Amino acid sequence: MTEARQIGGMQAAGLEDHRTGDSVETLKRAIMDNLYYRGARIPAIATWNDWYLAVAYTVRDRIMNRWIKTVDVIMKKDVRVVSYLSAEFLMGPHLVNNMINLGIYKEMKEAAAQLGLDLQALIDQEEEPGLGNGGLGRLAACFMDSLATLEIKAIGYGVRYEFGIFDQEIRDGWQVEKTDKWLRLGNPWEIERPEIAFNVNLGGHTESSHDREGRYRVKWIPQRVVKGVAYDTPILGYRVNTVNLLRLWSAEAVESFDFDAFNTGDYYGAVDEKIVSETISKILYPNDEPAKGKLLRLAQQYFFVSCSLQDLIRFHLLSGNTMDTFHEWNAIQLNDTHPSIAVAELMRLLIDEHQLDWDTAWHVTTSTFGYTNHTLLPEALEKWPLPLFRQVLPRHLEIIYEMNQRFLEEVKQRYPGDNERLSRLSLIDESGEKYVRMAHLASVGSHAVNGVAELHSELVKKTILRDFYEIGPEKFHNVTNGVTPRRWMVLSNPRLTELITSKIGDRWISHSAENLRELESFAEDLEFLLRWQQIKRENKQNFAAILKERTGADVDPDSLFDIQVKRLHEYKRQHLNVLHVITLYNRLKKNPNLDVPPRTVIFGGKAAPGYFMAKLIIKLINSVADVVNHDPDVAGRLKVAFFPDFNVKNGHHIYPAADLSEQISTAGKEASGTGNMKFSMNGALTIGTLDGANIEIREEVGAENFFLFGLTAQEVFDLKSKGYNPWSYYESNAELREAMELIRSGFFSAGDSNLFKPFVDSLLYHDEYLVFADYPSYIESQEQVNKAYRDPERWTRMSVLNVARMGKFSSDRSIREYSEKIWKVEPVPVLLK
Ligand code: NBG
Repeated sequence: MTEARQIGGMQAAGLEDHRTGDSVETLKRAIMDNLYYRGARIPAIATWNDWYLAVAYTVRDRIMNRWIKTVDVIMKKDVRVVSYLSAEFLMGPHLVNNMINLGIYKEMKEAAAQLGLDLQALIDQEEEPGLGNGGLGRLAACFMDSLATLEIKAIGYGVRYEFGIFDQEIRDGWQVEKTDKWLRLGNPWEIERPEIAFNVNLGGHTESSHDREGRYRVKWIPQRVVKGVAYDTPILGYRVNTVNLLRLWSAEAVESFDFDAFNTGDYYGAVDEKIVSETISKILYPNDEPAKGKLLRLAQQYFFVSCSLQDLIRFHLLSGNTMDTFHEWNAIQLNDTHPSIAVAELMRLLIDEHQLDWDTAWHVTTSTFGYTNHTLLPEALEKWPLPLFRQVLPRHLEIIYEMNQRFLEEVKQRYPGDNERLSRLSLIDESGEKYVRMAHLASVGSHAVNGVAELHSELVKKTILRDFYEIGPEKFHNVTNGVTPRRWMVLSNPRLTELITSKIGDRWISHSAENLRELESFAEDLEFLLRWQQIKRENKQNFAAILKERTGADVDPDSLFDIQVKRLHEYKRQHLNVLHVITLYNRLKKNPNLDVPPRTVIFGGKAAPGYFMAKLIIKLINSVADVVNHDPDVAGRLKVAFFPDFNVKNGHHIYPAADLSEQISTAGKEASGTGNMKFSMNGALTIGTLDGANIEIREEVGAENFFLFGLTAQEVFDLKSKGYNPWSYYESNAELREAMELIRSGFFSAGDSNLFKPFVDSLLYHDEYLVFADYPSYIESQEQVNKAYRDPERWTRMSVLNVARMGKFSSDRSIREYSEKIWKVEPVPVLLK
């Protein structure tokens, strides 16, 4: 038993023991109690979901006293709190994670068994809150885990979307989107706080006047007001007492039924208003489609930002402070530009609502915010058309104009006559149709700007924020991403966790960067290598069974599992992977005796609903799978599968089952990647380009334990600027031509040569992401993979060294860096007395 839990059990501050105790007997009693009193159910008629809820409440009860103590610590001590503002939190299922962090997994399993329940089945019953698109949202979730584990007091602020990321089904090889009704069966992890609610203005106009002291005052007369209501989810750290808060806002009508409209008899109008208000938090938007023109998305961003800032201000004032010290107690991180309207909103609140003068307000604002950039792709760099912006946020536009004027005035002093520079730096893009540039707003309004991997941070400084870097280089940082080893190793890969722990103890779980390397000394231990191999085999078998159940596909756990799971996007180049599959297929057809290990190539990932080419690539993968898997000539040699509905929950089974991790983006395009880390931590070897965090992973694990290929970011840039011609690559490579020709001719589409024409043309005539240029070296690198896999001992040793050397990529390390470089916060332990 850990010390924390002992204290937890003994000092439950007057609470009933059956709410805090963790013996098997007590847990059994608590589950039955929750079934009866919270679920109004008896075992005879309880469904799986009833039992799931009873177990979930039992676990949640054990978090409560820690949660209350954490709030106590914040109230009593002078603690600087981190707020992580993010439009996405891809938390994944809570139940099993909370059991692990509490340290009651084994006891719970036993308690469930004694009640005749299979704990795993209950764990599987949980519908994950899919409140994010991919890496960015999942990073926010890993950061929440690490913040709590490091005992840094923090709040995650976001949106409680009614519909999160869609569920993906595959029909006839195409992606079909299904609405995600994650709240359908109830959500035991959240607590609604109807009394923590804030009004948010939208639209309308402003009126200016002078107050009695002669000061200039602006009043915003909104067209509409919506209310944001808080829903709180506790985020428990690993084996500590700190429980941080995830506070998500849900939109409601201000007062549903006593509107003027209703009073004057317009009952339907009043109800309509309620519906319009609720749409604000209705749905999660994709982050990889151009956002242009989406009025509702801007309203949504403003909505959650305004609620969050009002909440922080309320708390700040409640503690007896004045607004000019807000930044001393608050560090707010902007997770990409989605919440960057916060810069203008904090200025508005400080000036219009709390009567600070401009300069003080500006000092407070810029000392509060830090901004993390997550992409250089032009389509994801948010900019709002000026008329749309004015329509939703008229007061903020005025504030941004004022900010811009003052900012550009300073630039003018430094660079007299350099008008080009002024227009490049301006918060308003005036090169054609006018736009508000959100990345500029975030950069001007923050004291720190960072990228998410070394290469990416360098590119941020050299490209999109170059001018900002020149005027304030000290603002710029790098914080390489990380992922939590609790979810992505302990929870996902219990067998490997046990083996590692049996050799080096369990400190690595919370101190990966310091301890995981101790595993290196076992890389020559044959017995250990054998056990390692066995575990991989068991994980593959486990995943193969799930794949079979979901898709009907039979795959051989003794084949090389070659896996690419991530959002579908052309820059991630799932199609390069497909070209390798076709090439291998052609080689096997021509030479049945070809000496290559059997391979199973598995894909998974969602495409943005409006992204035609990404969806066509899914269809292509499934079409190729159809042909390859039914061709007796390659049976037992090559298989292809598309795993539907890739999400956090499915990820738990996928990463531990991989032999080979595909990280094959065009160099310079993947800001960091985090899937690359999850694979490698679970013993997969990486085939990858020098992109994002791949570079640092390769540095850590050693070049000899990594399959590298492709152009560097600099070479990509040079090739593009001298004029890239995909045709010349196509013509000079017979195998590439052959593979493309099969797709073009309709070989994979029952003779239909139209189906993949847009795909073929886009590669032949544009190939924006240099698939053809990297094809030869990718194929050659895959040959190296085959060679290495042929030698199981060598492969396993490489696998062990990958895991042993991945400690750097724990999100604990990332959070420490943010805490030191950017937030200036320190751990504050919570004691349960
Ligand atoms: C994504 C990048 C990934 C990165 C995650 C987390 C966006 C806008 N960006 O490379 O594409 O790992 O952010 O930083 O989703």
